[in-house]
Amino acid sequence: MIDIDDSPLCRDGKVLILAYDHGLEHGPVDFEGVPGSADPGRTFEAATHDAVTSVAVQKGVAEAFYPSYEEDVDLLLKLNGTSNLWMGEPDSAVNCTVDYAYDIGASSVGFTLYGGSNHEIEMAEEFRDAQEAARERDLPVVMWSYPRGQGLKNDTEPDTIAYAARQALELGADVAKVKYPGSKSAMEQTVRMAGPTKVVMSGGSKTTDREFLESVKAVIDAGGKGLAVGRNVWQRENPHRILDALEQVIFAESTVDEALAA
Ligand code: FBP
Repeated sequence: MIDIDDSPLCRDGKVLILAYDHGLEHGPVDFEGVPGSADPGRTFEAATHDAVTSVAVQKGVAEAFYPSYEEDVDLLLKLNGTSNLWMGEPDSAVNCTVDYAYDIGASSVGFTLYGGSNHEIEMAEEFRDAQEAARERDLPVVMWSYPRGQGLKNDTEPDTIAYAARQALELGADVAKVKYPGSKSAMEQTVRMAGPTKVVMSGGSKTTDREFLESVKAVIDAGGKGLAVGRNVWQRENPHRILDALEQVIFAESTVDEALAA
C-alpha cells in the first residue's frame, strides 16, 4: 500500500472524484435530462472546482479533453469499463493499460471489480496486473468495488458492501469506491473492514440536494474519506452549486444545513 495523502487524488486526506464514464457504462440515456451534459468539456469545466480532487474518465475522453485542462484538473484514468449493451454476467473489458494511462497524464487509475460475478476470477487477475503495474509507477489505485451477478440478490446489503470494501483492501486497492449501504452504522462497519484502504461512496442516481448531502455526511461521520460522484453533480443544471455544498460537507465537515445555507 502506498501513502496517497500527498497525491493529487487527495486533499487533506479526503477524496472527491468526479466520475464521467457513464457514456460508456449507461449510454446516452444519462444525458437526456441535461442535454449539455453529453459534452465532456462541461464536466471537465466542473472539475476545475476546488472541491474536485480528480476527474475519472475513460481513455477516449481523456485523450480528447484532458490536454485542454491539464493545468487545472487532475486525471484518474478508468482502466476497464463495459457498455450497457452487454447482456452477459457482469464483466468489464480492460480498455487501457497503466503505462498508457501514465503517458497521457493520469496521476491515478480506476478499476471495476464485480465480486460475485461468474467473471470474478478473470477480473481479479486483471486487477492484479493493473495494481502491480500501478505500483511500478507510484499511481494510486481506486477500485470500483461492486459485488453483483447471478448469486447476489441485493448488492447494497450492508454485509455485501462491507465485503466489497474488504475485497479492495485484500487485493491491494488504495481507495474502495462502494455503494452507500443505507446508514451511518453500516458505513462504519464498511470502513472498519477496509482498514487502511480509504472508503469513498459512489454517488448513485440523481436525488434531491438534501437526501444526497445527508448520505455524504453519514459517510464522512462514519470515517469514510469522501465521494466518487457522477450523476448527482453533472445531471444538475448547476454543477458548481452542489460542488460548493460538497466542499463544505467533505472538507469543512459542515452540517448539511450549513452547507445548504452557504
Ligand atoms: P454515479 O455517481 O453517477 O453513480 O457514478 C458512479 C459510477 O460508479 C460511475 O463511475 C459508473 O459509470 C456508474 O456509477 C456505474 O453505475 P452502475 O451501478 O449502474 O453500474
